[in-house]
Amino acid sequence: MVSIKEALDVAQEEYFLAGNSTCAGCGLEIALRWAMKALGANTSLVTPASCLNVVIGLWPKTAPTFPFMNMAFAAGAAAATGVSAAFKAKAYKFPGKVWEKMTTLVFAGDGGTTDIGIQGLSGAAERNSNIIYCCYDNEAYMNTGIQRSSSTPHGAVTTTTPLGKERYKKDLPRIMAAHDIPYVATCSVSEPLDIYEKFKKAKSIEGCKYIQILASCPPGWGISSEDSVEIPRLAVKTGSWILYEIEDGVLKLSKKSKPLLDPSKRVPLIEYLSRQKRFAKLTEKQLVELQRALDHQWEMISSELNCQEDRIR
Ligand SMILES: Cc1ncc(C[n+]2csc(CCOP(=O)(O)OP(=O)(O)O)c2C)c(N)n1
Ligand code: SF4
Ligand SMILES: [Mg+2]
Repeated sequence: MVSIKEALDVAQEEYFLAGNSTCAGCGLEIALRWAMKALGANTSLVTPASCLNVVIGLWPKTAPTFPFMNMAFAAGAAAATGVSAAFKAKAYKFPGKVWEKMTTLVFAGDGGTTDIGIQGLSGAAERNSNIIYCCYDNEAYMNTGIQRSSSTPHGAVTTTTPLGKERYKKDLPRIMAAHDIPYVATCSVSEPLDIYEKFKKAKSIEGCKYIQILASCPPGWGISSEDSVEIPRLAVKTGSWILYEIEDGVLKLSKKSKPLLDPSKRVPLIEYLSRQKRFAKLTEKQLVELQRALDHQWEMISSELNCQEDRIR
């Protein structure tokens, strides 16, 4: 757990600068800011086509204070594998220099991760490449005008799902955990210290780490920019965005999600959905079905945790 003193100290350090071209209230900016507070200056970023790719900006309006590489859409994880291998080779040749300390980070959108980058990501995970791969999940292709991705939730209106998306959201963190990588975690931009702690942990682990952060997008979600922290917080409180870690195959619910194993502690899902214009076309029947599916998901998690405890005992 981060102490109050450490929290106040980290709040001072900025590696991703203000004054960039993200929309007001953009979740991806909060996500990267807090991830970088944990990773520090010796970080090299790879970013495929996305809003981040654009807001990183051209000199002299460059937002990151650390090295970064803009990469083709499908190639984020593959390029990062190469960067990480180059650092390892340099460290071998020049011991005691900065190369030993470098962290290789991919920060990619949900389109660039759950659809277009998944084969490269799966390959990097299978090889256990020494990278941190972070998907900031704003649940659609936002940069090109809000098209649906496989991470868009059921019922959400996008420009390619004008009546609301029929299919359900792809559960990529669980798919990544099935690759048997050492660390998988979920975060939300409403919980910056949780982001900080999880990136700190990821940095200390050798091998492939995968973190998915729920990142609000005011124009894409149909919310006002001042609600861009409150709405993801509601996602956590309703239990529809579950904060957890899977470390060496062991699932652990994070502080804000653990109490929600008790259904009475969960805020009704409608309080999250009804605040966003993208869910305006959901019918009463769909709402009931979504709440039922969510409750079922929590029952599955509860029995998974019980089985895990029995195994460990
Ligand atoms: C091969 C290829 N196809 C399409 C594009 C156009 N493109 C650029 S960014 C983007 C959307 C990316 O969506 P996502 O990964 O979710 O990131 P976000 O825009 O939401 O930040 C698209 C389709 C591209 N740059 N390269
Ligand atoms: S469109 Fe959405 S993700 Fe892109 S910069 Fe604006 S708020 Fe951020
Ligand atoms: Mg996106």
